[in-house]
Amino acid sequence: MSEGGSTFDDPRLQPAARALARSRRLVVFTGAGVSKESGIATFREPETGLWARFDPMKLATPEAYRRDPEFVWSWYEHRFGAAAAAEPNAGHQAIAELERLLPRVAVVTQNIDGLHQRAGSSDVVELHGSMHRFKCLPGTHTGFARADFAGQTQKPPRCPDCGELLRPDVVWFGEALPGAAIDRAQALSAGCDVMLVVGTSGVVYPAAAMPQLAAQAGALVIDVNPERDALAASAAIFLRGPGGVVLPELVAAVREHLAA
Ligand code: BJW
Repeated sequence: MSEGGSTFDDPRLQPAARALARSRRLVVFTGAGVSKESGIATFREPETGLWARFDPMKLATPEAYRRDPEFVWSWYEHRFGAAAAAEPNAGHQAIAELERLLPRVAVVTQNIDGLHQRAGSSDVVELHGSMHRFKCLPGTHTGFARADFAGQTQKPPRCPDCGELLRPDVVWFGEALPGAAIDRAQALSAGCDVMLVVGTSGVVYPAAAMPQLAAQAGALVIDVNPERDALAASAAIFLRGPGGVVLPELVAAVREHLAA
């Protein structure tokens, strides 16, 4: 592929497709970029990224929520409204298609939007939580859905069980990732033979360690991103372009290898 152009003439597409076609244990590791073509903003892109316009320390920390719950809740309500109206894009669909072609495929995502599941991926590990779940601020009562507080007029709503503030069940800066999710992601990463990385800047830890874990364990790492971000240098194959363009091409090439 020429830089910034279509993927058709990218000489790296065929080696990537061949490796995927041979994979017995594939992990797809994704970040905000995979949902960009669904109209959901990324975090760190200049100008359009959320953190270019908003201070994460005033919005994405437990301290920020305790300091100004109305402000943080309304910001999340605004974002969740936009994300709820979004549809999976061709990139999410291509990833789901891989599950129908290859023996074992797991998706490890930093995204909270649920679009992989809606596209049809059945094994999705959510490292940073989900915009579809809520819990009380102390973290004692979990697993609430929007319907559980739909009747409340106060904002933020209160926990139906303890009366404390409800909060989105997402991982803010300084918070531990859900134990089961990080354990599974680490095991999958250390045990995969190919890792397909899509749409992450690779700067937020511990999630960003997954491609390193995979590479250290001998997996081939393929990175799909319009920009050469932090992970590109350590990937064996870097495919420059948007997920919604590159991934359908890649999956079509995988299908051809499998049919040959
Ligand atoms: C496309 C595209 C297209 C565009 N197709 N691609 C110093 C050093 C190292 C670590 C730290 C440090 N100081 C603090 C830390 C720790 C901190 C951290 O890593 N900070 C770094 C930023 C420095 N990490 C934490 O705090 C984590 N917790 C933790 O460490 O806990 C320790 C602990 C242990 C035990 C007890 C207690 C504590 C938690 C991190 C939580 C991150 N949360 C967020 C918000 C989630 C909720 C919400 O949505 O509001 O998660 S922040 C944000 O970043 C979000 C994302 O999941 C995460 C990663 O971002 P992502 O997905 O990579 O997006 P971008 O925007 O960065 O990149 C998009 C990419 O897409 C770009 O590359 C584009 O080019 C590309 N792209 N269009 C494909 N069409």
